[in-house]
Amino acid sequence: MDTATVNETPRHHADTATGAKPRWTVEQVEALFNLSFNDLIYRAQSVHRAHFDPNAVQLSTLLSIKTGGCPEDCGYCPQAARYHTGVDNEDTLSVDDVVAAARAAKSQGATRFCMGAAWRGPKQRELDQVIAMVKAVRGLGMETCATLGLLKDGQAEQLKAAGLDYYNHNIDTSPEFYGEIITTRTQQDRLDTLARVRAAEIHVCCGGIVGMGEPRRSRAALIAQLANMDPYPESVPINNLVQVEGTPLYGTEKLDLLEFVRTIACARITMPKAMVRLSAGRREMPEGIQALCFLAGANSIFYGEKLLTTGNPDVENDHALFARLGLRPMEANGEERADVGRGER
Ligand code: SAM
Ligand code: DTB
Ligand code: SF4
Repeated sequence: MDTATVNETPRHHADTATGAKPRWTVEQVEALFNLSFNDLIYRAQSVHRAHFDPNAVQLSTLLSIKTGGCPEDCGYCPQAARYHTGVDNEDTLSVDDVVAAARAAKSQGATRFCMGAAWRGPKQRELDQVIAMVKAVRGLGMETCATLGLLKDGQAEQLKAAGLDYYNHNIDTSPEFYGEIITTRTQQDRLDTLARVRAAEIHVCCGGIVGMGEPRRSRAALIAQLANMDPYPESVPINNLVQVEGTPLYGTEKLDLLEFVRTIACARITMPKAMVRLSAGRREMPEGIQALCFLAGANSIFYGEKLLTTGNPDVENDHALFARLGLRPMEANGEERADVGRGER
């Protein structure tokens, strides 16, 4: 193990566009991955404690507001029209249905409500529908998040004006591996949308998926890329591939779940003040692994029986797990909590 490399203080204010040195090199993140498990988790938990209450976990509930029929070819996704996965195409939900779901999520303790749509990107008429939903969910006093695909110029500003707090848009995997998984857009298209979201002053929720057959270096490159965004995302969802029959990635060799825990730890160390979300794949994870994820610095989960089209642990099971681990739901606004122990970003 090269302790010198691992302990090197990351540089601040990376500006890859101007050729300045990145905050984290892929090699530095790979060196973190290569630490002994105990050393890595100890370091991640130390960073976590410097910035957050270690026993508070944010609860976000997801709702698919437009399911299936997507024109994109993301190899992991059950909602791509071209794969036969048994997901039915549905019309966009009504504002009333969305509000009813948000109210139910709030009554169960969720503080953030994320609306997802199976679009390459929204048309203006579709954006208008989402704007009405955002305003209504905001009216319930919840944080709002939307994930609608690629945004064109001016669309992020409209979402901001409606009161959208977060936009989720994942870079999904390393630049080198991206073309193996998606061919209908480039990773640069995603980065362009993220820039629009930032420019509109909406908080960024951006992460990726592991367990798609990528090498460790690709996971390190994904984390480095996220950490080098300036500023890095406020929320970082780390998804473990949920394998859905009919998608090209169905049958991929499963990732060792301890490697998933390592990925969480690397996200925590490199993005100390971000909300790191243990996202898709939690239903398939033993509770001991989930506990290790929290120890490694995950402080947010998707909460509620469904993700978008696939299952998530039952609410009762999550309550029982929290009780066993002495965890409690984070109250509102995880961002403010991120200022606990205020340190350098
Ligand atoms: N269509 C929009 C887009 O792609 O940005 C929004 C919805 S899309 C389903 C949101 C994210 O869900 C994807 O970027 C991907 O990270 C994640 N996702 C989709 N299918 C998944 C799966 N089977 N397992 C894990 N994560 C998945
Ligand atoms: C994210 O990173 N994961 C969520 C959310 N953002 C939109 C989606 C997970 C989807 C898992 C597959 C499904 O349920 O369709
Ligand atoms: Fe469409 Fe999003 Fe699924 Fe890709 S991940 S196929 S863009 S819904």
